[in-house]
Amino acid sequence: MTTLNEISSALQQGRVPKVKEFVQKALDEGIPAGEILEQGLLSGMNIIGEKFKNNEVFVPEVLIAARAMSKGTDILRPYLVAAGVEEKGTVVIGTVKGDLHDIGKNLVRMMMEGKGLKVIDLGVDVPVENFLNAARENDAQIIACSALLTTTMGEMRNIVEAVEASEMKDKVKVMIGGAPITQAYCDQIGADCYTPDAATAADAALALCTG
Ligand code: B1M
Repeated sequence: MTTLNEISSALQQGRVPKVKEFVQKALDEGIPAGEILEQGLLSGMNIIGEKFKNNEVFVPEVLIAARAMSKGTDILRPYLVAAGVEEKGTVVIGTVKGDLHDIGKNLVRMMMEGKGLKVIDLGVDVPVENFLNAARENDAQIIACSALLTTTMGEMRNIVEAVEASEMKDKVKVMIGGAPITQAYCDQIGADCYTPDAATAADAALALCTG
């Protein structure tokens, strides 16, 4: 097995120490950081994402793999910056105001990171203005909002309206998701994109960022 395959395989199993060891080994072998990211870490994460979409693996496996991805990326980050590997876009993500559910949101964040996107995570219970300020400060292309409660999903309309009323209206897209959210609701409030799960959200975000 090549070192890149070893990274992919260890990531799919969520084996953090092995992922770190193989990423360092690949660097020592002189493999460029961008290649390690794409063909090692992202390749493993994409396999997990597909399996998750097809109900072949479930939330715990995805969270463990995502944590391994994040630890591997930590080692690569300085090399990627030095090598000038561009992030593919910037997303500001959070769970809307009044809502403390973050398991789904965290999965979406990790899947997006797995696609090479930079993700600014504002956490839970995020007021509208924090989404906008973070998008402005980080020059983001996407505001991604998660809501799990029927009592909080209305916040998404406020976010869409606030973006529409701002100078970012032609630049920032609003993505929404969470258990009570539907395509009909997305259409109703004029959000740019609804996706039902984390893997699809990451695909859609990448498509929005790379045009
Ligand atoms: Co809460 N809770 N909860 N809860 N909770 C639900 C959502 C509920 C459906 C349970 C029920 O009654 N059957 C219900 C909502 C009812 C409704 O509004 N219709 C509910 C309630 C009522 C409450 C409280 C009000 C309970 C109370 O205090 N009386 C309270 C509210 C607190 C608050 O937020 N203000 C509350 C609290 C909690 C806990 C804190 C205990 C805990 C959250 C812990 C945490 O998140 N750190 C919790 C949990 C765990 C749940 C359930 C059991 C599981 C949610 C979850 O994490 N699912 C949930 C019941 C259920 O869904 N079966 C429930 C797994 C997760 C991976 O799925 O988040 O849907 P999900 O994410 C999916 C997709 O939706 C999508 O991708 C993910 C995976 O692919 N997705 C996106 C999510 N965000 C996306 C964004 C995107 C795209 C896709 O684009 C931007």
